[in-house]
Amino acid sequence: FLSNPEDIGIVAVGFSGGQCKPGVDAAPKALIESGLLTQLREELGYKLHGDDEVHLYSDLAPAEDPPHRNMKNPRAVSAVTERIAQQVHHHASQGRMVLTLGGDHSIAIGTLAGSAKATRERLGREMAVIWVDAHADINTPETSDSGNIHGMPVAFATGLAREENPDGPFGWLHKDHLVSTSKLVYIALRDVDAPEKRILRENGIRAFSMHDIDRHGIGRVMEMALAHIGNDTPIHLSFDVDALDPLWAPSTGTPVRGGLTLREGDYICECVHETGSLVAVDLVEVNPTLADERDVGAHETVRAGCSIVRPPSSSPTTKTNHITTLTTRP
Ligand code: 5AB
Ligand code: MN
Ligand code: MN
Ligand code: MN
Repeated sequence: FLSNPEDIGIVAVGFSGGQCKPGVDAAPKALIESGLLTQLREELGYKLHGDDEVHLYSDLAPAEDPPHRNMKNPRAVSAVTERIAQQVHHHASQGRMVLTLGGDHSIAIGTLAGSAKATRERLGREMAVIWVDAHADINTPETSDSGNIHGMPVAFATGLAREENPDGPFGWLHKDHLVSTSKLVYIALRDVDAPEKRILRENGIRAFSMHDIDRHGIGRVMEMALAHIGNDTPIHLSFDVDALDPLWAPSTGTPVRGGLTLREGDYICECVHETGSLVAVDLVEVNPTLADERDVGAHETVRAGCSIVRPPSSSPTTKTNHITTLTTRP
């Protein structure tokens, strides 16, 4: 294991400033109230570090936050992600796997920065990123149509959207915080903007769309994704709940039909967990307020989120518990 197998640092961020729909800030509380952390602690035996407190960071929002390079709420998102980067870095430096509960996906600017820096310092290694999402989230401020920063985190994390003014929004991002485009893999893409397609192509970024999953099956896709990353490379998994089909996760800001089944989503996380190389996980874009009349959607989406994050019950002590492993053992 590249992090202590029993220790998890928890960062819960109720932040919604990377997009325009209120409610995604209520997700960490809903996930925690539905028993996510209790399960990790009591049923699975993990030691959780950090508080169960959900950080809203409303104090970090400036009174005036006009657009900068076409981005909405640039200073608020910059200040919050800088703080998240510090929290994630703090946990990761002590060898804890870091679980961040968002919030919209802009928070990944902070989580990736914090874990990339800690991984370099602690392991002397560059980490890989598995980005599970219907969207590529790699617009630069200049290519984005919406100006919503939750569609840009990968561009900031890879340095494609660098801020030249060190005092400007995201000027705090240094080269220690960055992730290489060659160590980035996408899974479940199905709604990618034209400029994003160009960025993916020009940078040779490995991406498995829903089309690839239909063609090869999720088993083969995970083999190819992990082969691209290589053995013993620290992995940061960023999971946008909209990667799942809206049948399983309807309560999210930008749902796209034709997504992963819940079982495929669970399988992705199980495969990554089994590598022993997982250093951080983000779960983002759950919006419990975007529900149908009976609140079924919200409840289902929160349950799906819990399922995604929860490791197989064999953890943390035994590595796997599959029938195949059990039956082939002497
Ligand atoms: B999410 C879009 N590409 O840039 C944009 O939910 C959607 O974190 C971004 O994946 C979706 O606004 C961001 C059209
Ligand atoms: Mn998405
Ligand atoms: Mn996303
Ligand atoms: Mn979304």
